Amino acid sequence: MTKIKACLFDLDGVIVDTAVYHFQAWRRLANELGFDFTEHQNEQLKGISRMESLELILSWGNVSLTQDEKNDWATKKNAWYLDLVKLMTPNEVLEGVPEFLDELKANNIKIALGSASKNSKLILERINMLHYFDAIIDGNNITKGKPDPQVFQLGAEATNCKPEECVVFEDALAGVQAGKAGGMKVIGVGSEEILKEANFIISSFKEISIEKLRTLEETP
Ligand code: B16
Ligand code: MG
Repeated sequence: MTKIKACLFDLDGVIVDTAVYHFQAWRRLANELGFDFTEHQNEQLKGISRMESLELILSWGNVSLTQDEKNDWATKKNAWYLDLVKLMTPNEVLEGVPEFLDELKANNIKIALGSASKNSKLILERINMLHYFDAIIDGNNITKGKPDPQVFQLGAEATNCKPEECVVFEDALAGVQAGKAGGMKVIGVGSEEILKEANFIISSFKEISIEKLRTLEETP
């Protein structure tokens, strides 16, 4: 039996739904370049980096740009996105998250962030959640994106825990795969269909408790 000592949380789709703001800002970029894309296509952008997202969107619009132009558009998109982030409030934290993090703290379980975003600290500040985190690993610290396990491996190291002592919470398939590849237990947050590789799936944090988390200690 391995005791769980740390929980590693993805940000977008797990702590807060910033995907809606990414969608608005990316859509503005597409529209300025003369095309549009759907909310369904936006699903593919969840969990992947800013530049990977841009490449995918440009391919949908059949637009080719030089590297400098890509960098300029990515900078513009981020500025539009940050204008929306600055308006975020603590009311946007997803249901049940603060209560569960309080429970983890009360049980001396470490809390770390494992996000692809380069804006994670600002977002956590806006929603008043920064104080919960013992470590923040995000797009500023990593060289390889999910499904590579690097972001979660760094989270485990930062909390002084072995991978098997960590549980990852993820809403994207690439993130579930990253946690699994890192040798961690993974709880999927969202749909059964997309996240079936996870150890188990919750549809919201109202469905998780310290007792349920502890059941993972018995799983090989
Ligand atoms: P930024 P996560 C990811 O966050 C988002 O899901 C993804 O859509 C975004 O492209 C990525 O962060 C990078 O974000 O442009 O803010 O650096 O799910 O890994 O918390
Ligand atoms: Mg996510």
